[in-house]
Amino acid sequence: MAVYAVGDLQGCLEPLKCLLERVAFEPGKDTLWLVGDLVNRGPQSLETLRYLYAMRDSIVCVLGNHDLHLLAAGRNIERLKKGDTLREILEAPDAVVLLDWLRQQKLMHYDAERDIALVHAGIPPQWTLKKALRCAEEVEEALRDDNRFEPFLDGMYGNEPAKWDKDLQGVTRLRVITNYFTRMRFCTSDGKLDLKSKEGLDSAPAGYAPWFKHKERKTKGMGIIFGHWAALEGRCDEPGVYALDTGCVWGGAMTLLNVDTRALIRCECDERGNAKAPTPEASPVSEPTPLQQ
Ligand SMILES: [Mn+2]
Repeated sequence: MAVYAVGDLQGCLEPLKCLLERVAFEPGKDTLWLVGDLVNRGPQSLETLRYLYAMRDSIVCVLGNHDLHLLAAGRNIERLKKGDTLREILEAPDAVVLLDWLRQQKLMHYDAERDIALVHAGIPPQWTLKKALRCAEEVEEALRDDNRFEPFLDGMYGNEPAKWDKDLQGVTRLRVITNYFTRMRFCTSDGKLDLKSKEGLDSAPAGYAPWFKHKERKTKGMGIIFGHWAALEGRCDEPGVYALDTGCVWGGAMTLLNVDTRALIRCECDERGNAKAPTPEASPVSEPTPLQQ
């Protein structure tokens, strides 16, 4: 009954299968947590979604910005942008089933027994665990509500407001919550977002820092698993915080974390997001790191 968490898939199915095989993953017995960005850019977005849907009872998934973009394009194909590889999903005979399933997924998962959360991009420093869960739920409710789904997708895009305010209303309120959970990298200690910088830790604009680095971060002490930030290359020295996006779709690797032992395994990928042939030295299983309190 193992629990694993995997980084952004971006339509890379082969490396996922390779990792699950290496840990002898058993659907029905083991559970796979996904940090989101299941689709787009990689070679097999449609097949990836079908694969996950088939094992949906063994999955916990949070949504990433690419997954939300797919849902939005599902309602209006004009939203597809150059570089998106989502058309194959929208034109598939089972598109409705797959997108309906995706729409039921959460923005944040919290495992109380393990005291660890799963999110796509992060949790802003000024939010407690309780506040974050409540805000995630607001967006999750809008996604599931037939009357609020379309207005939410219409209003979802945009970088403003840059900062949370409890008095925000309607789609503006949902937009900033969505940006925190699915797009954040750098912010100020009180949660003002910079959504333009996408490079590594040292590319922070003046006054900004990676969301997980702020000294007064209210979720310090608990575990947080996130993806979204490939430029970190998995490097995050904040205790209990795990950066799992290692850029499989850009010739990096796909990373799988054993949530209980904290052991990490990598599947190295080529520039097209396919698994490289494994060699005995390549991608060793890391030593489990001590559990963080
Ligand atoms: Mn992302």
